[in-house]
Amino acid sequence: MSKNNPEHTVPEALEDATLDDGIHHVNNPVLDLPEIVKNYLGEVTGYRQEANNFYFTDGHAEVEVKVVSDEIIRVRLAPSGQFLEEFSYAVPQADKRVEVFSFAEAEDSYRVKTNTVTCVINKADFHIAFEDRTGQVFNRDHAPMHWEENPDFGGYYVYCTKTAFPDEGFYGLGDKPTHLNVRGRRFVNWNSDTYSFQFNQDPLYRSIPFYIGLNEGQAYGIFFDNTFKTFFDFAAEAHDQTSFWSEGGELQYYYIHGPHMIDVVKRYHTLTGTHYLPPMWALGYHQCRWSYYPESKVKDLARNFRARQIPCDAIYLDIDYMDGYRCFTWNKHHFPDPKRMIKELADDGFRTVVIIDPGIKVDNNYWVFREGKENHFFCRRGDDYFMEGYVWPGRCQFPDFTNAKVREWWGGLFEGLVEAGVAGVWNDMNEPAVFGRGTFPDDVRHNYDGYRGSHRKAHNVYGMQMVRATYEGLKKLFHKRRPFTITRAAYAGTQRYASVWTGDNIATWEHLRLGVLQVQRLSVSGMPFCGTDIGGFSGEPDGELFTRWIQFGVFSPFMRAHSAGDTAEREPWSFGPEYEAINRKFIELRYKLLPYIYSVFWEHTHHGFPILRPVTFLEQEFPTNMPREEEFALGDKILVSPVLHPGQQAKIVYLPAGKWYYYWNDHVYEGKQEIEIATPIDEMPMFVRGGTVLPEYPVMQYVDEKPIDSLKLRVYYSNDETNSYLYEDHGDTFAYEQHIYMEKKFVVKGGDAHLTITQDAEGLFSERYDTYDLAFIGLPFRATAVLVDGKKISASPREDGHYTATVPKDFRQIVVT
Ligand code: MIG
Repeated sequence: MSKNNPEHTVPEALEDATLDDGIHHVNNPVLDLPEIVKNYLGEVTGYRQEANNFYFTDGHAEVEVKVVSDEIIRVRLAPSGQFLEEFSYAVPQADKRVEVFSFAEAEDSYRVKTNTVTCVINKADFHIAFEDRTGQVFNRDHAPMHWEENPDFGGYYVYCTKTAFPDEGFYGLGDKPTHLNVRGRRFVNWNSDTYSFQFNQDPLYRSIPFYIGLNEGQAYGIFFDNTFKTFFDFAAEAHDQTSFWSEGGELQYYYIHGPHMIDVVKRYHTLTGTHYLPPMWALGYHQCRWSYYPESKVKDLARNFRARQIPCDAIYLDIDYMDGYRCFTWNKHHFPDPKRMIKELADDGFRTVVIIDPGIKVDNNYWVFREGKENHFFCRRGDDYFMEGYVWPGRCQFPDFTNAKVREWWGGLFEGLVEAGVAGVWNDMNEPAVFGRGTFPDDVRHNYDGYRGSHRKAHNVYGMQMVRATYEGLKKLFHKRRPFTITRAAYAGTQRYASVWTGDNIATWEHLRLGVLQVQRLSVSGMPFCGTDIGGFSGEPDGELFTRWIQFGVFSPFMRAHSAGDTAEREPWSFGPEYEAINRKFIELRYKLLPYIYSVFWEHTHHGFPILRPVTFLEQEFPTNMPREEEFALGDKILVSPVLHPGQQAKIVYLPAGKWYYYWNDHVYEGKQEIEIATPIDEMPMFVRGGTVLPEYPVMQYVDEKPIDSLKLRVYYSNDETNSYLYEDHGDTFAYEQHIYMEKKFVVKGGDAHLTITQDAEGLFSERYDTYDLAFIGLPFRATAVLVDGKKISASPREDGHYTATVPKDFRQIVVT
């Protein structure tokens, strides 16, 4: 035995194993490998503090608790006591808003406390809980954080298991095509090209590991910032537990306090950023198809829109505009002079948006491939072969967008397209999608901005970094103008760079309903600028379905019709004159609402509000709202409930508390009840909150077609006090970042025989119009006089019963009696 030789110390167990048969098995450690088991944090044995970071240990593993802000606390776990380097694509900077906080040790726990939240670390079992100031527990561990070694690649599977309270509901998680409340379900995040996806299919194109818990009217959020394949189980496996885990990376999550759901979303945006203010035209109607080509077809499409007087701001070119699907090239046969064509379209008020995929054709005569190859910009396998796979162009290689140099190069590639006049770029296939095998193999290496990673780690951010490169490149090339970008794949934070659409849906009523769920979910998951393929990508809608989808599209943040190449023509006039007229009416409605939608977008960009708000977000105190999935608000003034069934003649709609005007006839309903509303094909349930000042543009065929001489304001009477906001700016530059804009606040107050409106306007932007055309709706009295800052002017009733008056735009107070 080697026992006496200190250089050959045999571990105790191994030595024992040799005793039975008396034979010494020479050093066979395999026999003695520790079994791979889940390791749980043990009792807390110590702590230390570094500024706003607190470190707790059980003698082996370490847990970091970071105070990020008054309402946000981050938790990290290092199984072996070694934290990974700090880097996140989602959260550019975690450490920036530390305010007042304190630390205290009690007999059984440690308490890290901000003005709003207390994070309690229980000594005996290392359970972590979050309480509000009153000591109410919002969220707590059901088991200590745990992990399991991954024998294949090193690193750990990391797990966190929280208590799911009996009545708790769960919201968020991006584009999951299922019910708004995801309690009872399990999900995977792994960006996937999912053509013709189904209800409940998972995963889809995006990974947004952020959810909101709502328990007894109080809400908080959890953002699990981990780019590996992540899993969420919302009381599915065990009715009293919600777990999230990952195949790798760090167990790192942010607890985000509410108690209002909308504040959770706002605070999530303080971490991950908001969508920039899009150019106003991007809020108009977009027409897309796979594909409009050749040029004559595109021109014909444009001509039809204008001849039929159906507003439209953007036309898309899908992959067939390229030369053999080579990105950044043109098929000269179909588009002999793109610059001229785009200019002619622009003269007619159309912006051109082109698709760009990540796959670069392997072709030494193609400059993009050559440049990428010479500069080592393409992804490689673990053993150094190039990552090659087939996509539309044939055999392709793929830029590593997680490399800053590659992004810089990619951004510059848009020069030619921008020079030709392209106004926006559509990034597709960036999950990344590869024909046959689906996506890259796990061993593909990525730069990961210097932090290195295999595809396991970079997969879910690949699309995000692609559209980031696209956005940043366009932003530079556009100088002061705002680019428009849209991406299919995304990770949390992608909203800083792009809008999204829900991918390849189907022309069925079920998918219309799925779209209604998905855009609400995306909106509250931090992806505000979202929409569906109106009409359904694959399959054939009939006129009724298409029209109902257009109606829903008016209230989607992003409004674009799109269809697959093997389907019949799919324009607003494709289903006969009756449907064409209704489609026109609704697209016109979108254009009337533009100043309102734009103001709502500003509230997102500036304050982090979601653009769409499910009913539960409006009234989270009522559990009866949790199953409501069809009503939602656009901003806080308009509530809609799209029609989702063929032949539907009437619909039950729940109206939240307050007064609501039916948009189509000004009928007033008392809220906090369900009402039945007729749903003829040329109407869709749409309500305006009492007290609202709703700005309205005249119908235009495209944004900025004509100057606005006088801005129409629809003033909805209410007997209490209501604030409305109107945001205006140049519409197409980043001057707003230098505070060049106008922000107006209207306060409407009504009594039995009077109505007052006050205005506070602030800002450096001057609108081109001088007056407002006011229309008073729902006055419970006969108006005889309108006083504008004390001066009397006349008001006249119109045929529709609205009293109207034209007033100077800089009024301070209006009194109607
Ligand atoms: O493999 O570019 O989701 O919107 O029209 C299909 C063709 C590739 C998928 C996109 C779809 C687009 C289509 N693309």
